[in-house]
Amino acid sequence: MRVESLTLAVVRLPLVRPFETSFGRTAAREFVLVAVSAGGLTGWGECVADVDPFYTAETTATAWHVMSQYLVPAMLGAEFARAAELAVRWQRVRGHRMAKAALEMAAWDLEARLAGKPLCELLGAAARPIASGVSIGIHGSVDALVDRVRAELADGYQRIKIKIKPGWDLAPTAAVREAFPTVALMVDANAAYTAADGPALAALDRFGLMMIEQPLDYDDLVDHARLQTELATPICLDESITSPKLAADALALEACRIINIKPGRMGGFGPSLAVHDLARARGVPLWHGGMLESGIGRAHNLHLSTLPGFTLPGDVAASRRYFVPDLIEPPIEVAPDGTIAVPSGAGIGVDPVPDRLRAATLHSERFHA
Ligand code: OSB
Ligand code: MG
Repeated sequence: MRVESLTLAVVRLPLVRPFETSFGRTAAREFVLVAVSAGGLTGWGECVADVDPFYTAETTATAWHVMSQYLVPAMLGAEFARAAELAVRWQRVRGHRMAKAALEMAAWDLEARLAGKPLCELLGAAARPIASGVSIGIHGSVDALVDRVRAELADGYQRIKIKIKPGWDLAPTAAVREAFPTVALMVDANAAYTAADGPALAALDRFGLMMIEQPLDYDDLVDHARLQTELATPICLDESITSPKLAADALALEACRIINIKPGRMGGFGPSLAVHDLARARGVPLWHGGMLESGIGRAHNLHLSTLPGFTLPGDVAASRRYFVPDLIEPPIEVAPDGTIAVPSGAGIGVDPVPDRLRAATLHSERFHA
């Protein structure tokens, strides 16, 4: 494959509902969309970095900078057989995994399209219905939260995740558990607690949660390991797992019992497959996270979710929870049994609707080999 041209675009899509976490409130996604072309075909990638450096250090602006100045020049015009080889070309660039992921995943889509295969097959799996859960933001009141959970369950979703932070943890979790005694329930703190909060987090043990996601900071593997010894609830790491090496370290330290894979956070599908294989070999359950992606990133996530290590419902939900209309048509939908079909066709199986993409684009730049 030889990438002949490449377009970067900053795309802005308003969310159907604002989404609030321990680190802030988002009313719109503003992200870099990548199109890579070769042999008359185009592969798509979506960068998960946000405008603000609150979930992780990367932002839409840093991703644009690192892609346009370093990553794109190293891939344009170069001959490579597999998208997975790009990581080697980018080795000099430290970090910036979200920027790398968007380009790497676009190249995987292109590689699959050139081979005339669905992306999941190139990743080593076959299409299967994906068990879907939802991530529900911090609400203004416990009653409003319970109403939202009820609506999501009515749509069929198999697992509920609620966002927590100090001051919004015990009451919302107790209320959701009381209203829905048997629902598969988990909480996500997005790194809002400290090592001293063990007792507050242990108070959640009585709700029979599937897991507590990322209670402590992204670089606190040792404190997570200590905290896990104080909790019955399994810890799942999200922000902390930015590479296969960190996944191996986290498991060696027993800092978590479950891993959330987001290819956009880990530098793409290459590192994601490595973490998948490592976790699977050790019997560590995996699930696929989400970053409020448009239908493009969502389709990538569905394809990766077909791998056998993804044994728990993911945060890959229907388009209409996020964007109406989505960038793609038809939108991604959830079936009454809470599963989502992987788009069929070559590559990710979906393309942006040209008029919608044009209307949502704030600026773009085209690069040629
Ligand atoms: O921590 O999983 C997270 C959204 C943005 C940033 C981080 C996270 C999330 C979500 C939403 O939880 C997942 C989704 O519905 O896409
Ligand atoms: Mg999370």
